[in-house]
Order: sequence, then C-alpha cells, then structure tokens
Amino acid sequence: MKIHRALAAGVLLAMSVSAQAATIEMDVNGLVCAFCAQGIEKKLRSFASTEDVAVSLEQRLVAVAVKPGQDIGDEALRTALTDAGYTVKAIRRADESIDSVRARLKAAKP
Ligand SMILES: [Cu+2]
Repeated sequence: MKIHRALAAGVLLAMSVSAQAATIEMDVNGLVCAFCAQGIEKKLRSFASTEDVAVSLEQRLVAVAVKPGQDIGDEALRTALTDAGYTVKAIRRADESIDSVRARLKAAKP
C-alpha cells in the first residue's frame, strides 16, 4: 500500500511543476554501517539535481536536498538504491530544508 501511494505521489509530482519539494526523504532497509552510508551518499550525490545528502543509520533514513526547481524521480532514486543492494520502503517529499531534517535526526538520537 505504501509503495502504491509513493508511486502515485511520484506521478503527481512529475505532472505538476509547482509541487516540487526541497527535500526527498527515503526509508531504506539494509543500511547497517558507515560504509553503507558513505556509498549511498556518494551515489546520490552523483545526480545532477542533488544539492546535499544526509544519511541516518539509526533511523535508516536517507534525505536528499534537490537544487531549486529540480527534482529526482522516484524511479531513479529507487533504482540507484536497489542496484546498490538496499530496499527503499518509502519515499516522501517535503518542503523542508535538509538542515532541518539533520536537526530532527540529531534530536531523535538516543
Ligand atoms: Cu555497510
């Protein structure tokens, strides 16, 4: 169900220029160590639209900030992480800065 919702959201975003988000958040399974985090970060930074990347091992969360007015499609994100051996459980887009996401991740650390 979650996957269907994410796909639907992706289709809507692709059709609507005004619905672009500043940050894309993904719940990713298979993230276990700092090397995973580094590899994912490197891979996501290779997208031309990527401005910044934050990875939380504890929360299995990957956040990508996109450049103003740009976006990275759900399929491209999913493929990049799946090819690297991870499973993307959900993709969300929010009009939130990546600094704010980082602050939230930091605050949630035990
Ligand atoms: Cu690892």
